[in-house]
Amino acid sequence: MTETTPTNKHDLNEDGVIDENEGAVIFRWRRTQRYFAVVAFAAIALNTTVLIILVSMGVMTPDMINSLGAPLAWFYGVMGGVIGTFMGGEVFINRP
Ligand SMILES: [Ca+2]
Repeated sequence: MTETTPTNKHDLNEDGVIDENEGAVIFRWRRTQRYFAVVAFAAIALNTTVLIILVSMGVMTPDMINSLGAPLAWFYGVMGGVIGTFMGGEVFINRP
């Protein structure tokens, strides 16, 4: 019986080599994760900018912003979680 190489979860056909197609799967997966993080960051930036503009134009009062406190906290928390998960995953994948 021959010694086999340690299994790698990216080696989909388990031939011991990560070929071009298997590398493309990894690349697409990581690109999608990066896209999620960029969209989450853009949503935070856009939402904050719009709120600041609306308050500075007098369309919304600070009291109206206060009444949106809980939904805004959830929004920022969830979007920050998406970004934090991506960054943590990148650090974990690229660990030495
Ligand atoms: Ca393979």
